[in-house]
Amino acid sequence: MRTEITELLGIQYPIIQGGMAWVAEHHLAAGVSEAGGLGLIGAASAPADWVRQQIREARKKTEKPFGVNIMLMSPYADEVAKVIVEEGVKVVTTGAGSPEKYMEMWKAAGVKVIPVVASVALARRMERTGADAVVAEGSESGGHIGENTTMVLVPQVADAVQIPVIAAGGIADGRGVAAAFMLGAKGVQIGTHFVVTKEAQVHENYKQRILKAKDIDSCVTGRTTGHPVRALRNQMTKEYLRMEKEGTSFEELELLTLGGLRKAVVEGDTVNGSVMAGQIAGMIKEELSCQELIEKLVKETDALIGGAGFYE
Ligand code: TUI
Repeated sequence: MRTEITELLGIQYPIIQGGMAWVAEHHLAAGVSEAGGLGLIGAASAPADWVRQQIREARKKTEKPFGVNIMLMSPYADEVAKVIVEEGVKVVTTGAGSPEKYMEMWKAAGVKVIPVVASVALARRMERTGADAVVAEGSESGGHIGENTTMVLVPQVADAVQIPVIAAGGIADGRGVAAAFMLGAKGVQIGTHFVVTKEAQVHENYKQRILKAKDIDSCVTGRTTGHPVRALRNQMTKEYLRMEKEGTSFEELELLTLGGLRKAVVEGDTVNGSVMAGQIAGMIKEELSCQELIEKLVKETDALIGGAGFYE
């Protein structure tokens, strides 16, 4: 399955893993890379030394390429940006902001930079500043999202830039991958399905909530604060939405979600924690290993569009 993305990153399949906070640690990243995709360590809001350790642990498990995702709202973003260079990581994806101020340092170190964008304007800006590719992430995704769905975002970004586009949001089987190629993408980023893999060090309660989710089980909090986040509906989202309606301040709302993702992923509190997941959760019915999932995606995609010129 050769595309501009497999060639750019030196990987077997154009499938990259989302840089999910608390979920994307070294077991998962190494599992995805070993299976022929691109695994990522999610730096999220973690200190730089944690990221450094994760990189070193992943290296022990795989000789294949893997990357780091930087969440740009993190107070440690500057330090993590340097750790990437110091540790010789070759691919970085970024989220929740613009990585412009790190671009020169990364490019000088030969790091491939793939910003995650939710709009055409940011995709264009990223291409101008030297990005190697972009992930166009639709609002079907879990976590922090933009306005546009994958269906409308991917073709508009693909028309707007020359660099290859990776589609994200709402993809969890071969039909989704094939559709992404038809919209102009050269690869896909998958998050939610990788949360439910054997390698993912995620509390069983979290995995079960995704496995049992129906199509309409997610909701978006924070639309009024300018930080929309998609998560599976629970006591926390209900309370958040009620307080949002009442005009509660951003600071107070933040207190409600602060640590909420950790609470759900690590402690398994899916009632009061933040169970971030994409809308495709309703379609995910079994826990597979990373290798089984990637093989399934490739086989299904091949059956639909193999030989049609989307990839070699
Ligand atoms: O970043 C993500 N998804 C995330 S980050 C995250 S951690 C978090 N938790 C609670 C609140 C906020 C963050 C959980 N999920 N996806 C990539 C993404 N980036 N989606 C949307 C954006 C984005 C949004 C605005 C990128 C840039 C942007 O504006 C940049 C600018 O300067 O215009």
